[in-house]
Amino acid sequence: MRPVDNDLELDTMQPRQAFFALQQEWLVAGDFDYDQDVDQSDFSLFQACLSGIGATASDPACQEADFNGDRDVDQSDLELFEKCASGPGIPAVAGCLRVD
Ligand SMILES: [Ca+2]
Ligand SMILES: [Ca+2]
Repeated sequence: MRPVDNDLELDTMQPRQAFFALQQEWLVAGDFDYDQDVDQSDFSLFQACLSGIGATASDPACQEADFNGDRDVDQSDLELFEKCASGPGIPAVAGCLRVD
């Protein structure tokens, strides 16, 4: 997790930033049905949350689909979902959202 220097005397990290930083490092993203894989079933749930650029996901359950933390579920999140897709019955990789 890399806090961003915000040029204030006391550097702070907002809870939402911290959540997404932790998600990128440690969590399995995209496993919406919690069966350890990221497959077509998860995509169906993700697709239901797609809101488009700048649109806010109205369902609180869709906040998990906002992989990049910009408060919408759009093409950028879809690209991250595809990055984490593992296939049916294949365990997803923790930290698959990490940008190296
Ligand atoms: Ca799954
Ligand atoms: Ca997003």
